[in-house]
Amino acid sequence: MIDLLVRGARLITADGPSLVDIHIDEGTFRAVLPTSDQPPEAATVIDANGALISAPFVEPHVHLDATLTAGEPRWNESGTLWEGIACWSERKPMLTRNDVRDRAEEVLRWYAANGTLHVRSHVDITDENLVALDALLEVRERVRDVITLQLVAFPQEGICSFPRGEELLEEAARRGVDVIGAIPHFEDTREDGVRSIDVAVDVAQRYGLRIDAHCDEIDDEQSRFIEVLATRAHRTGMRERVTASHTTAMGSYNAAYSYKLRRIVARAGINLVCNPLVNLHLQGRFDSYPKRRGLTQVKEMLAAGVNVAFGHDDIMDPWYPLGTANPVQVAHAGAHATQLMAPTEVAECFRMVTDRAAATLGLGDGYGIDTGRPASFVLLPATDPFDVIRRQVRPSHVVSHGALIATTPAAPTTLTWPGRDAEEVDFQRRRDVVL
Ligand code: 17E
Ligand code: FE2
Repeated sequence: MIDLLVRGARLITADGPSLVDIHIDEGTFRAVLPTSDQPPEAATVIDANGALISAPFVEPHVHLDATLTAGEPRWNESGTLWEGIACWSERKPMLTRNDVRDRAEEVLRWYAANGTLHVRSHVDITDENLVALDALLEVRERVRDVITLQLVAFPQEGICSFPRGEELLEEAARRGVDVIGAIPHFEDTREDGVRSIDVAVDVAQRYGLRIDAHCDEIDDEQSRFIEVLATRAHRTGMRERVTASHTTAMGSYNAAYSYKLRRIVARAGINLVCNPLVNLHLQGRFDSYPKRRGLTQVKEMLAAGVNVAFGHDDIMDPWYPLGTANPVQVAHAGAHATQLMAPTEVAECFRMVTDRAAATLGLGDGYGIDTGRPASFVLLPATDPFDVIRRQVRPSHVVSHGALIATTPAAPTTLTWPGRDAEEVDFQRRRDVVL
């Protein structure tokens, strides 16, 4: 007898969709087989009823230390990155371990309910006491059986421009972060920006860690730290262990430089993370009309063979007052913001919050629906990824390491309409979109 059987799920592979039964035992996928009339005995059976089965959503970029602090001690009225940093700097002295832990765990529960079981969170380490870091290290252990949480040592106020910034970064590495961050566009000078990347690379290499830098999050076409980061990734061989996040200045680069940059980024094998919800709101704030979008060149970078993922960045904090920790919402916004609207492109947006984000985190064999891998997945009452994005479908079932941790029933609306009896509204697609 196995622990868990999922009957009749719709699995989409390179060969197309098929109905499968999934056998799970001891938290691991044991078999993925064409659906059968004689399935094995199982302690628990989930009837998927044709729902789409997918590996869980992956959040490649969020700031859990700041989450749920919007309006504390004041609201970001201008909507700029800079006022957000100032508000956060005023909130930081009030941080306590319990405060950070409770807010971060609350939002992780939202993520889990939405089917997100892998999260990379930045944590500000420009704080003499490293209060938020210690709180999130504790959270990482507490949630370990349900969500894998990667922590990035994020020097919000600079490595070179903040007092003892370098030492604090190293101390964070010593305390056990997974990833080293940077913020070169925030450093006082271009030289400091370049040096901050070198410091980050040095610490990452000495501690055997990955890198995820906030890079060029500014509408300044002269902010070009991505070329430095990518070149370091290439020359050190760190390659896909390096990620450049935000990269919003790319929205302002001229065509000639963009062409050159695509080559450098693709050659380096680094990942990019675009945060469409937040950077649509933060960027362009110093423009009159025409007003720039300020986003990563997602379509062009994908075409160049670069791995790009979509992140949420913020949930109710000084930089962004909205958010429900739902990657499908992020993918939906990302499709619009980066003009990825052809049917295959919308499906690509789904990949940018699932397997492309998983690649960014380096999850490897720890992710995906295949025998021998951890039995973590979602069931989505939808026909395919396009359908998930269009209707912003939430998972009916979320399973982590073989344990059912969340269920969401359908919530139909009954409509009375001229000439028709009261009936449930059906938002199902009217026309097949061939994917
Ligand atoms: N800090 C930063 O530098 N940029 C951001 N987008 C957020 C925090 C959310
Ligand atoms: Fe960020």
